[in-house]
Amino acid sequence: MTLDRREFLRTAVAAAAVGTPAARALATRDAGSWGAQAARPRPSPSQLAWQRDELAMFIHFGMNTFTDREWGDGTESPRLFDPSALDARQWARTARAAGFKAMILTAKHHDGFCLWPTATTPHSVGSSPWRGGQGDLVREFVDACRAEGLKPGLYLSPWDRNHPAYGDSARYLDIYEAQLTELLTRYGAIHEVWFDGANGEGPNGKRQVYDWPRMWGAVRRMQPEAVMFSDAGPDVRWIGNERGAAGTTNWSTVDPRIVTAPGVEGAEVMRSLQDGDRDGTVWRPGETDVSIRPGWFHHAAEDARVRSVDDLVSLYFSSVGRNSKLLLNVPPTRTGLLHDADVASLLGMRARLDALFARDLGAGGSAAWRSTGAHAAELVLELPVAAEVGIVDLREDITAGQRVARYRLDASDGGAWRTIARGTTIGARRLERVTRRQVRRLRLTVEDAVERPEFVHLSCFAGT
Ligand code: FUL
Repeated sequence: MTLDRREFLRTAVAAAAVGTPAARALATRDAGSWGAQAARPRPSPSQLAWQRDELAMFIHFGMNTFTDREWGDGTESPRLFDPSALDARQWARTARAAGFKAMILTAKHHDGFCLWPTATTPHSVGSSPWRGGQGDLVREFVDACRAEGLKPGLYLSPWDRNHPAYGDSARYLDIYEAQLTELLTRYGAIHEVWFDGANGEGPNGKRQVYDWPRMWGAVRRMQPEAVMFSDAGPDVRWIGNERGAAGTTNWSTVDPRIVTAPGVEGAEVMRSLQDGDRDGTVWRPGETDVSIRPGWFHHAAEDARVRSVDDLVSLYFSSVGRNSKLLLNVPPTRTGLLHDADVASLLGMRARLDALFARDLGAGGSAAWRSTGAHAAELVLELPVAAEVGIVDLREDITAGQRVARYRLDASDGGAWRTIARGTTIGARRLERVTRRQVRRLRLTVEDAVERPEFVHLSCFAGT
C-alpha cells in the first residue's frame, strides 16, 4: 500500500495515540525519517525550528484577568471583559526586545470565553463591550506577532466550563473541532497549537471523552507546519512541572506508550515527561512552561512578586540549558498591557544573557575530536589564551538525533586535568555553570552514547 505524505501523517497521528508497535514506527512523522531506514528518531523541520527559537512568551489573558481568578467557572458575564487600552503590539515589542521568537495566546481558557468572534458560542468578545463588540483579539494578536517578526501560537482549552455541549462527548467534539477550524483557517500560519491537560466536569456535570487522533489530525490537515503541544505531543511534550525545570537528564525521544493522552497521570508518566526516554521511538522534545508571577493570569496583588532578573536567567539555564524550550508566561493587566515590573525583568534578563554569552573564550582556539569507542568520544579544546571560565555551553547537532548519554568535563590550567562537571544528556544545548577557574584546556569525555557520538560543539564563557 502506498500512502501519500498527507495520508502518512494522518495515519501516524492516529496510530501514535493508540501506541501499537506499528504506530510507534509511524509516529516519527518527520521529514527526516520519511522514507528512511528504521533509525533512531530525528526532529522534523518544524520541531527543529521550534527548538532553535529557545524562547516563547505565553500570554494568559481573558475573563480571569477581570475576575481576578485563575480558573473561571464559566458563569461570568461577557460584559466583564473590557480592557481599557489593549495593545497587542506592546506585548510583541516587549517580547521581541527581550529576545523571544514566538508568542502563544490563550484564545480560550477553561471558563470557555472566546477571544475571537466565534460561531460556536455567544460567550465571546462579540458579546463584550470591548471595541463595541466588534473586536477580535486573536486577529490583533497574530497581526502584532507578525509585525514584530514573532511566530504566533494559540492555546484552545479542551476543558470548557461554559459550553452547554461540554460532556456530551460527540456533540462537544464537533464544537471543539469547529473552534479549531476557525482559529486555524482565518488567521494565517499558526506555529504552535497548545492543548493543556486540565479536564474537569462541564456545566451539566458530565465528563467529556476526547478523541485526540481526530483533533490532532484536524490540526495537521489545516496547519501541517504547526507543532502541537500536549502531555502526549504529538510534536512537543510537557516537561512535567510548572516550576521551570527540565530534567537534568532530558531526552527528546519518548516511548509513546507511556504518555498516551493529555492529562494522564502516574509516576512513570511524570518521569517520562521530565526525562524523556533514552530508547524512545518518537521525537518529542520537552517544553518548559512557567509564569513570571505566581499565577498564570494577572493579579494586582502579585505586582510585587514578579520574578527577578536573576530568577529569569536561572530559568533559562534550567530549561534552554537542559535541552528544552522555555515558554515563559507574562500576563497582561486589565488595561491590556504588560505591567512595567514584568517588562523591566524581561529586558533585564535579555541584557544579562547578552552579556553572559557575548564572548566565547574558546573562539580561535583549536578543537580536536576523536572517537574512542563505539559509544565514546573525546574532545579537547585549547583556548587561544588562558582565561577564567564559569560557563560551558555544549551542543549536539540534533538534526542527526540525540546521542550522548553520559559525559564528563575536565579542565587544565597547564598542569593536571581536574573534573569540573559531570552530566548525562546534552541534546540541542546543555549549559553548565561551573566554579570559575583559570583554564587553558577543556576536555569533554563522552562516556556513553546511544550511537556513535557525533561532534559536540563546545564554547565557554566567563560567567558570573
Ligand atoms: C493548565 C491550566 O489549568 C492553567 O490554568 C494554565 O493555563 C496552564 C498553562 O495550563 O492546564
